[in-house]
Amino acid sequence: MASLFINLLGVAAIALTVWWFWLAPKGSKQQIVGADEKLEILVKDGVYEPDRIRIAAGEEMVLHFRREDASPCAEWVLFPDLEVSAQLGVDQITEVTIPAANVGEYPFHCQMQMYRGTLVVE
Ligand SMILES: [Cu+2]
Repeated sequence: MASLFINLLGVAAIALTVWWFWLAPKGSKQQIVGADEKLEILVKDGVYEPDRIRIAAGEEMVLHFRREDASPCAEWVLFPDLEVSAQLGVDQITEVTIPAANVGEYPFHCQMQMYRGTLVVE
């Protein structure tokens, strides 16, 4: 009976570990932005940070891309569904205007699709 209890504890510990590393919500990756707030996206080391950006539907928004990756891979950012693209200067902040959009998820990426992010309009 005692050994069964210890086994259950072991299973619970494993489940907790799995939850912690793979399933727990990672809070800091999301930001919701209203029209007056400035949102800066860091372009560095192959990732957009944050890579999931939440904005309000029906409002034009300006995103600020700060590119710290000098490789050509990071040069362009494209929002294909919104027909928006911008060339980003190295070590500069580039303003990218997002037109008022309907509710939905709009992926964005670099020209080679290695950098990837999602614009969530809600
Ligand atoms: Cu790229």
